[in-house]
Amino acid sequence: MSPSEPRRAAQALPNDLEAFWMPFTPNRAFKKAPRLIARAKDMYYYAADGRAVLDATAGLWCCNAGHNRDPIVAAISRQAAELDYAPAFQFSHPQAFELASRIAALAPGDLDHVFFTNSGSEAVDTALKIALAYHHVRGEGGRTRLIGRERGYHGVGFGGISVGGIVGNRKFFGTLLAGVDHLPHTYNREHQAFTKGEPEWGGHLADELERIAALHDPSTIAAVIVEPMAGSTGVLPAPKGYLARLRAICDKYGILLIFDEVITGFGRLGFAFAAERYGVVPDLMTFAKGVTSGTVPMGGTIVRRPIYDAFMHGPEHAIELFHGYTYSAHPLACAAGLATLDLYREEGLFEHARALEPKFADAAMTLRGLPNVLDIRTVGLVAGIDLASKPDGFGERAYAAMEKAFHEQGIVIRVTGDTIALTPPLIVGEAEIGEMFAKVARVIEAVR
Ligand code: PXG
Repeated sequence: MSPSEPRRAAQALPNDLEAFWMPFTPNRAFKKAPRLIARAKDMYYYAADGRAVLDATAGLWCCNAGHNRDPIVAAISRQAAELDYAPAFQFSHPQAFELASRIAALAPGDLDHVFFTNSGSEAVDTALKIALAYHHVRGEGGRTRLIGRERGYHGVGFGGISVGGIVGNRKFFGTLLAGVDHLPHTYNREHQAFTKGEPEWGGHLADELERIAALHDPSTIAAVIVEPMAGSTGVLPAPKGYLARLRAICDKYGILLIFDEVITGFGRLGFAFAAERYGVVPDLMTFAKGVTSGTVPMGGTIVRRPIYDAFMHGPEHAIELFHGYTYSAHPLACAAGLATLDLYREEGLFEHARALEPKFADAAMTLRGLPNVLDIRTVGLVAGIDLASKPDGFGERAYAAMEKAFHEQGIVIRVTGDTIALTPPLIVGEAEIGEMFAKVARVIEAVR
C-alpha cells in the first residue's frame, strides 16, 4: 500500500543536532541515528529522505483528523492573517467563546464551562487547582488531599507528576505535592490477558478508594483523578464497572472526580469523550491533543456548572479565579479547534472509530503467538502490545522495534517500556489497518 501523494525531493538535513535537548528521548541514541520527519499528509509522514511512513500513532495520540487537512490548514492561516493575538486576561476574542460553547456541547451532562490551557499538563494542573479552590470558596478549605493512581500519567507539571504514578517521572524531582495518595493500578495479566475492550476483572479495585478515604478521613480529600484508559503506561482500559464505582464513592463523600481525557477525548474510544462511552459523568474533565488534531497547542479543563457557579460571587470587578496563561484560548488554537470539530462532525470520525473498533481489535489480536508477545489489549482505536523484556535491558526490545519500524518497515509506532502502542488517526481505513498490523508483525519477528 503506498500513498497517492507524489514523492518530493529530499529535505535538507540540519548539520548540527546538538543544541536541541529533546523531550522524553534518549538524546545520544537519537542523534546518532535520527528519525526526522519532514512533512505529512492524511495517514502518512514523509521522512527527510522523502520516504512515506505510515503514522500508526496519530503523532503522539493527537492528530485524530489525520495530517495537514485542508480545512484546518486554511482556518489557521486565515486566523493568523486576521488576528494574531488578543490579551487573554481582561480581553478576549469571539472564537474563544465559540469554541468553549462547542466543546461544552460535546461534553456530557452539565460539564459546560471550559478553562483553556496550552497543553494537557497545564489542563491537569488547572483541574487540580480548580478542585482545591472550589472547596475553599465553599468553606471546605480542609479538603486538600488529592488522589491519583499507580501507572497514571497526568503530564509533567508538579501537580501532574504528584498524582501520576510513573516512578521515572517522579523520583528525580524532590518531594512533589504534599498530601497525595494513590489508588492501585488496574492491570492484572493473569486475569486480563488478551482482552478486547473493558476487562471483566478489576472493577472491585475502585473500592480501594474506600480504604484511602477511611485512612485520611474523607473530609480531607479534595479530588480523585484518573484516566478512563491509562494510555502512557501501556493501554490499560478501565475494568467493567470501575469508573461507576469510583463515581459512587466520590458522591458519597463529596469528593470531586476528575477524568483526565487528554488522550481519550475527541474520538479515540469512539465517542467525543470516554465519559460518554462509560456513562459516567465526572465533575471536571481535562482535554488537549485531539481538540486541534495536534495542529496548534491547546488544552483545557471542563467543569460542571455548580463548580463554575461557586466562584461567581463577590464584587463584580474582582477576579474570581487567580489562574490563567498568556496563551489561554490563543486565536490560532481556537481557529484550529473550530475547524477540527467541524471536520470530526462532517466526516463522522467518532462514529467511524466506533464502527471500526471490532475490526481493529481483531487485527491486533492476529499478533498473538508471535515471538515475545505476552499480552495484547485493545479499546477504541488503541492497541497495546506487551513484549517480553530482554533479560539484560528493560525497554531495549521495544526501542529496537521502533527503530526498525521507522527505518525498515516505513511505520511510526510508539513504545513505552517494552509495550508497543498503536493509536492511528481516526481517518484510518481497513486497508491501512491491514498494512499497520502486517508491518508490526514483521517488526516483532525482527526483534525476536
Ligand atoms: N494527561 C494525559 C492522560 C496524557 O496522556 C498529558 C496529560 C499531558 O499532556 P501534554 O500536552 O502536557 O503532553 C498526557 C500526555 C505516549 C504519550 O505516547 C502520551 C502523552 C504525551 C506524549 C506521549 O504515551 N500524553
